[in-house]
Amino acid sequence: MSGIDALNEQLSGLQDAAVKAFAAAADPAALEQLRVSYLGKKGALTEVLKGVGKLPPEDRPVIGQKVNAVKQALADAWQATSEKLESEAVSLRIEAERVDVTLAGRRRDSGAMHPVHKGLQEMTAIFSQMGFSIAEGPEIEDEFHNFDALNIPLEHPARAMHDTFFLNDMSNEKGEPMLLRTHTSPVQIRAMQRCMEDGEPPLAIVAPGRVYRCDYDVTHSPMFHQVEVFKVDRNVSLAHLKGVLQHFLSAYFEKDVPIRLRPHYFPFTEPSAEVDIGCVFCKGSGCRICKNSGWLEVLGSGMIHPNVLASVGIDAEEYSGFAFGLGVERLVMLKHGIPDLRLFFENDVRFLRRMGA
Ligand code: 2U9
Repeated sequence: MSGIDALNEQLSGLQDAAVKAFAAAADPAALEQLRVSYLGKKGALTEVLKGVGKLPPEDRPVIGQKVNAVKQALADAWQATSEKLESEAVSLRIEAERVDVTLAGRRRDSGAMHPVHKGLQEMTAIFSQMGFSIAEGPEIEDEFHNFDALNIPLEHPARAMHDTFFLNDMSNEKGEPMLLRTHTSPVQIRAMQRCMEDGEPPLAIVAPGRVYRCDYDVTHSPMFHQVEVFKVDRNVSLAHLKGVLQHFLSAYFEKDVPIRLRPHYFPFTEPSAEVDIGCVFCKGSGCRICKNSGWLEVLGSGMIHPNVLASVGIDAEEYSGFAFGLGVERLVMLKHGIPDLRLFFENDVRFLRRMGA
């Protein structure tokens, strides 16, 4: 066989082998390896082309054309396989990342306001709309603001260790003992003190917040929430108190509830009254919850004791005021028919969800 024929045959053989091998490549890495071995600088084609130099000059253009045809065939075969592998890889990725739109969605739990805090905000908003200013104060108090200024004398049982949480390692600037406030009344004492620094009444305040009492049973928790309301002005009377109570209780329970005031005793108010609403469960006809009385006790109230006004320098001859206080948990329980106070503090999501949290 002449040199040119042998070279022609070699080139044809190389083309057939390369085209078959490219077509059989299983992945891009294998294809790349094959490309290097056939078309690379030290590849099979380069090896065959070494024979071209040994041909007589007149044969070279002929074999040149053949070489170009082989190169083109190899490039086409490589291109075809490369595109095939690429599209297979894309299909695999699409398959792997496929989203099944028929699957149920994944719910993301979101937080919500605690029912007690929601109640506290609802109550505060009602007073705010009636023109009362919202005031807050420290939960750690001294005996003056929590007891003395409120006409609660030293020998009063509320001041005993078993009713009040005293703080062992803390005292105020006068070296007096500190305690966890047992009601939000000190907020109002502080508000009156601030008011008297550069002015005088009128003063109308709602004080919502946490309070603490050393008490724990079915209806008492060592921490609970109060809303206290008071107004001081000239000529404030029991009629104003009753009007505010009537409006608040109907607004909070979202219906016209009958109310009644029963005489009572509190050290910080005189006269004092406990306030009942017509039982929201039996509408007054008598049931287990109202102990067949038709009435539910909801809060305590009265006209601010002259001693309390005097303790912050307000002239009780000129000014008078009403005040009342309520336990937020109790009112939320009555509004929503919640049977046990402890549900508020157990954080059982079944209860919280049912309350709309
Ligand atoms: C000042 C003067 C007087 C607030 C009042 C009550 C009656 C009362 C209880 C209701 C349920 C506390 O949470 S509870 O246990 N409160 O009975 N509170 S009069 O009297 C004040 C407040 C501030 C300066």
